[in-house]
Amino acid sequence: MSLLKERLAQKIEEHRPRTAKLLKDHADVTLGDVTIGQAIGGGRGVKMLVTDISYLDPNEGIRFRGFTIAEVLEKLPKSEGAEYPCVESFWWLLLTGDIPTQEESIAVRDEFSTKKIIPQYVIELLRKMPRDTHPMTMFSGAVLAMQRESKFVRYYDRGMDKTDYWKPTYDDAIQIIAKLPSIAAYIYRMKYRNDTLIPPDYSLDIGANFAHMMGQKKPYDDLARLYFLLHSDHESGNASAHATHLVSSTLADPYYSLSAGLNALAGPLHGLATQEVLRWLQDVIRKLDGVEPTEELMKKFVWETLNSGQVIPGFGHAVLRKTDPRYEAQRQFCLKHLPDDKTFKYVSMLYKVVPDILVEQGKAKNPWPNVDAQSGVIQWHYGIKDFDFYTVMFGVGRALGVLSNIIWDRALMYPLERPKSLTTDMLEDIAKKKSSK
Ligand code: CMX
Repeated sequence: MSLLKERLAQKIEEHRPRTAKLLKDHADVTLGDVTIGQAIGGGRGVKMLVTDISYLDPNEGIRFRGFTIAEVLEKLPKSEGAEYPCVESFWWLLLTGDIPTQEESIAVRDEFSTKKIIPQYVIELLRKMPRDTHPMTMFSGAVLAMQRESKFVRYYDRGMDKTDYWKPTYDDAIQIIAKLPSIAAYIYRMKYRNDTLIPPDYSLDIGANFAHMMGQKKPYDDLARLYFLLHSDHESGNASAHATHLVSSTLADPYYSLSAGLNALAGPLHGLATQEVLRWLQDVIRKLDGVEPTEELMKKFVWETLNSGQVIPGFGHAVLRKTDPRYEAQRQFCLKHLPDDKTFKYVSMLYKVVPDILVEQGKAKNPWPNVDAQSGVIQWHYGIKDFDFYTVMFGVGRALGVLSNIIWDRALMYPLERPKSLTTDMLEDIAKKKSSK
């Protein structure tokens, strides 16, 4: 058993009695009421999921295992010469709740290192897909195709004690995470760089290896580390995490589950917003035809978009009510590494003008930017201008969060998810009875 798996086994043994006690002694304690508005409105604010991996406070933003983004960036071990923590140390934190030592972090790197190679049949599948297939379809398809490798399925078919479900789930997750950056980079180089492929380097950490396979130089390795870390988890109610959890709750293996989560990430209201921001900005720049955008011109374009019934991508959030700290963390990277980048300046200008306009329009509950407002701009700066690829990188990061979640779901033996639905007639009846009281 690897060092991390051993430590995780300990943590799981310690945690199980807490869940058992809550179920035995407090199962009837209510967490809140559900209104008709929430039932029709996508379950906003309904407290019905449990995760210890991350928590999203509407005003403060995300905490990973209790740590703010700033704390994570400061405390986690880094690879030699790196400015940002390595993904491997972050994975340890997500799974165990502990900050690993440098040795523990290196042990995770070793655990991933030999599993980076993409199976040949996945390469063939990717190559057979029409080249104009959206890269998210390729990415999710590659994960699904690897389902035949699932150790969970093999062990389940042989007959396995429920308390051990998490173990092959963990093994599948390690296999998947090790390969995702290679698959993403393969899709990128095949589709957008004339098929000039760069094989993985086993000696590098996940961020540096991704930069290497993308054909990028420093500081892109740090950008990759930051990007994967920031996009990993946002508690479990967001669409990609929830889809992964839902599918996994049927005891479908991590390949099926992650592929479902990636499909959810591919929606424009979720992870696809990262490409939509760049598309929107490029559209504005094209319309300006060489004229330098001013705040007044930006305001005009924002209003035009809103008046045509579209959303401003990269702004608003279902839970957050302040500027997303993931936006801020990327902004800091931009201020240090690309302060004079034109597109960055336009995004900064949007930060100035959009919130007031959204407030004036009076619809969005949160007028502030989310993670997607800033992510694409940095990629653009480093020459990755094929913006439909951005969500794939979001997916590499998101896999860390959703897979650590389903390992713990299995460890704590959460059951099949199956909320109750009502008909519109029933809602009308309930509403009538309440208002006649
Ligand atoms: N531009 C214009 N209108 C917006 C808006 C935006 N950025 N954000 C919210 N609104 C509108 C909604 O469309 C909704 O309008 P209707 O009443 O006409 O349906 C109204 O404001 C109320 O919405 P809300 O309660 O504030 O937001 P939701 O929880 O329903 O939706 C989100 C959240 C993210 C889908 C929404 O803010 C949005 O569409 N933003 C733009 C897309 C985006 O950036 N998505 C990425 C989110 C982060 C991620 O998951 O990656």
